[in-house]
Amino acid sequence: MPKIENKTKPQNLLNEFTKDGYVCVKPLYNSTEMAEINTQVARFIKDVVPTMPDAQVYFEDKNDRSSLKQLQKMFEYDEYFKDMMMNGPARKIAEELLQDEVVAVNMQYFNKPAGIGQPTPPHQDGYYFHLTPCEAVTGWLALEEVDEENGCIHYVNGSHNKQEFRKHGQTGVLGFSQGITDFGTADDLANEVSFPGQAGTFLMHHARTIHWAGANKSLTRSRRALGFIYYGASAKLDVATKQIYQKTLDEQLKNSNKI
Ligand SMILES: O=C(O)CCC(=O)C(=O)O
Repeated sequence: MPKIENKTKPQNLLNEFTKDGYVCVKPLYNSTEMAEINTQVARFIKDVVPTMPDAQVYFEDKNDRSSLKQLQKMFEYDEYFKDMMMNGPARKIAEELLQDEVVAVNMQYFNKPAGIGQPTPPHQDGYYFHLTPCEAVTGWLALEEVDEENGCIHYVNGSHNKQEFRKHGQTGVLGFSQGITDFGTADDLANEVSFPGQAGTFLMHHARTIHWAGANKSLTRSRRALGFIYYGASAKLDVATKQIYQKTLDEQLKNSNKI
């Protein structure tokens, strides 16, 4: 059984991040603010998603538009989300945790639709960031209540401390194509922490922190969240490797008829 994280306020964000590889702020946005954010997400899905390229809009079932699963780069398409990404509290926390200026890289929507939402395989984001040094963070904001039933986030506490990435391989899961192939060691299981919480619960993890989420087992509830990826400004991106990685991935997804 994973330990459940239920602290409401971290004592010191940077100390906790350095020690654990993640922070949890409960809540980052209050219920009035979350209602507005959810209204804006619904507007974005209705008005903006139809204008986005296929490679940035993933569905659990491509033929069922109600099965929207993931969006990429939301902040590049919309002023509201651009402001949230560039000037909101997630960016300030990223700067504090990385002790650096940050570069805003991606803002994602993650949904696990009721009944069909797939698990998020255990992975380390830095494996596909291609950064040296690997100094980057991912923020994650629950748009609704999350728990074990609909697929809340799990971390392996302290996993950011090992400099080497774990071995990753193809998962076949759209949106999370790479997963750790030997996940489930005694160390993984002993240090597992899960993060159920209300809408507004915010997590931020280091790019080496191992994380995953279960499938959505509920037949009635979705599991919606926003992701915020920031690179440390001093980390160097291997642009050529990253472009080859992205191109190969997009081609694989097109060829397997997933996007
Ligand atoms: O929402 C999820 O299930 C996973 C999100 C994730 O892996 C990430 O933000 O890096």
